Amino acid sequence: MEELLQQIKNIKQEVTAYIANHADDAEAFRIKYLGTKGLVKNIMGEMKNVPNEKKKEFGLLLNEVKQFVEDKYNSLKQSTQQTDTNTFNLIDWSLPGNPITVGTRHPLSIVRNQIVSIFKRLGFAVAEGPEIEDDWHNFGAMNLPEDHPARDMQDTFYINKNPDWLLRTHTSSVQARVMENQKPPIRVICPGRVYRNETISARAHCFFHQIEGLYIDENVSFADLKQTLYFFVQEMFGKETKVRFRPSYFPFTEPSAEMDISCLICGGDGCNVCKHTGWVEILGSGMVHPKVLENFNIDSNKYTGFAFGMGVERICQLKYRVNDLRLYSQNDIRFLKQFTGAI
Ligand code: 2NL
Repeated sequence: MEELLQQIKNIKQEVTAYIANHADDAEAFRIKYLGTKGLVKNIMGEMKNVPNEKKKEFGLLLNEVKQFVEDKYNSLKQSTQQTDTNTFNLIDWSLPGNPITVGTRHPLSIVRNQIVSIFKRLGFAVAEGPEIEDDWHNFGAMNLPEDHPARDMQDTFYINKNPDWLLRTHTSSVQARVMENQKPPIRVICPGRVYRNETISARAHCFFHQIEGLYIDENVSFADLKQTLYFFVQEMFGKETKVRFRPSYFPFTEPSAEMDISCLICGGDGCNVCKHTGWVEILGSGMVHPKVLENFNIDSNKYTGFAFGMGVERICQLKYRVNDLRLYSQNDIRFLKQFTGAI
């Protein structure tokens, strides 16, 4: 009995000490002392062992302790609620939140997406392929003779392990794979990164981005080529932009033509970008060489096609006046954050 008496007397002390250390959690206090398995209930349970003549004394003491604990709990509950209200009032809810920093799309991605979406509207599908290619898909199938300078070690990155492998020098290799797997009509554009062994400067880089297009069907003519590319220019650079075609040479097209547009910077009056000619070259094109078609068992008497290729960096340079190719890959945030808003 003495032990129980001591236990009851101790509760007050214990409760006071507990509150000093856990003043912030009224619920934990309730569970520990007033819950169904709490200390007070526990001692109440012991009452049945108290001899009858002592029951009154113990009962009074126990009730007093119970009241004490309940009072402590109520004031604890009140004070923690008060702290909550105080913190709420201390915060100025009208202040703006912390700004979320959002990245921006790379200028080359913006321009590529614009180009791709224009050709998609004309019914072109998008095709992609590997950056490491074999000699056949990159050169052979494209009618590049064995002694063509592009095949030189000086110009192309070959893979040491297997000299038949290389880093593609144009995305024609993707179109080669399309022709391998699909029968005409074929209408695809192939955007992607390409590699050339060049010393890096403001005007040259060892990789750049290209978009090539290929359209093969019956009766595809040079007039279709001109109208398609003219439509592209008007959509990309504006209705007032003029175009001109100049005869050119590529091993994979015959006849071939390069396309110029009227200089966007000076409007044709003459400036540094157009080297005072009023015109800037934006792409190469031509009618697909019959040998290229035959390489994929496409009957060149039945089918004809046109193809074109353009550098995304070049188009981007004209649209955004980027004057150094190295800026595209240096990832300088001051450069990158200037291209916002576009998808
Ligand atoms: C340029 C010129 C060109 C092509 C690429 C091509 C693709 C196939 C067949 C025939 Cl599958 N030709 N591509 C044709 C003419 C020019 O690119 O200056 N690119 C940056």
